[in-house]
Amino acid sequence: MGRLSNKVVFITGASSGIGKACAELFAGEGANLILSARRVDRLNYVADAIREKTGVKVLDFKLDVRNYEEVKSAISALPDEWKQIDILINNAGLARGFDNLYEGRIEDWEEMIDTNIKGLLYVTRLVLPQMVERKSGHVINIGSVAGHQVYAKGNVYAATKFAVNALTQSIRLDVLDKNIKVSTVDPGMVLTEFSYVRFSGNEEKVNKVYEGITPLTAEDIADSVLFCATRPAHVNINEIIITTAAQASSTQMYRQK
Ligand code: NDP
Ligand code: 8X3
Repeated sequence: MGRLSNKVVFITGASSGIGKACAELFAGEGANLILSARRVDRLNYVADAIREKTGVKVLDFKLDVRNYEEVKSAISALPDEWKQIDILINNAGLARGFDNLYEGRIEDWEEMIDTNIKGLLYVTRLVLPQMVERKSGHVINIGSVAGHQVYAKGNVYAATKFAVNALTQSIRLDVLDKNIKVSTVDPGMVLTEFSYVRFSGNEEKVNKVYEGITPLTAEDIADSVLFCATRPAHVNINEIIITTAAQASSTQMYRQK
C-alpha cells in the first residue's frame, strides 16, 4: 500500500521528462494514472513499463492540450472508474526559440502561449468542476523560475510562466471554500528534452545551456511534486522553487570551468 493507493492522478505531457518521472514516482506510491501527450508511441512505452513494474492501473491516450475540443472529448469520454480525478498535474509545456523579442517568430509565440497557458486552462477548466462538486482534489502546476524572473531572450516563454504563476494563485482563491489544494512547482534548469525542443535539436546550443553545471533531473522535480501531493489534509504547499545548487535565479549561475 502506497501513500496514494486508489487515488487517480492525471498527468499531462507524460511522454518524457518531468511528466514521465512524475508518472513513475506516483505509480510507486500506488496511484492509478491517467497519462496523456501527443507522441503516443513514447507514451505507450512509458505506460506499459509502469504497468509491468508496479501493477497500478494506467489509462493513456493521445492529447494535444492546445485543442479545446480534443481535451473536452477526452475528458468527457473517461470511463466511470476514471472520472474522479484526485490530483491533476498540469505539466505539458515547452519553450520554443531563444530570440530578442523584435526578432521572435510568431509561430513560436503561438505555440508557447497555446500550450503553456491555454492548454493548462482548458484541462483545468474541464477537470476542476468534479473536484468542486466533490469538495476534494489537488491541482499541481509545473511553473518555472522564469515565472518569477525574466532572462534575456526568454521573453514569451517567461511571460507564459508568469501567467502560470498568476493562474495558480487565482485558482487557489477561486476554490478556497472547496477544500481543493492548489500548488505550483517551479524549477530552474532540469535536464530533459526541454532544451532539445527549444533549440529544435541543435546539440551545440543544447550543450551550452548545461555547460559547467550539474542540472536538476526530472526525478528531482517529481520528488517535489510528490511532496506537495502527500502532505496532511490541512496542509497546502503553495509554491516550491527548486534549482540546482549552482543556480541562484533565472539569470545567476556558477559554471565550473
Ligand atoms: P520535455 O520536453 O521532456 O517534456 C515536455 C512534455 O510536454 C512532453 O511529454 C510533451 O509531450 C508534452 N507536451 C508538449 N506540448 C504538448 C501539447 N501541445 N499537448 C500535450 N503535451 C504536450 O520537457 P520537461 O519535462 O522539462 O517539461 C515539462 C514542464 O516543465 C514544462 O511545462 C516546462 O515548461 C517545465 N519546466 C522545465 C524546465 C527545464 O529546465 N526542463 C524548467 C522549468 C520548467 P509530447 O511532445 O509527446 O506531446
Ligand atoms: C525552464 C527553465 O531557465 O530555461 O523553465 O527558463 S529556464
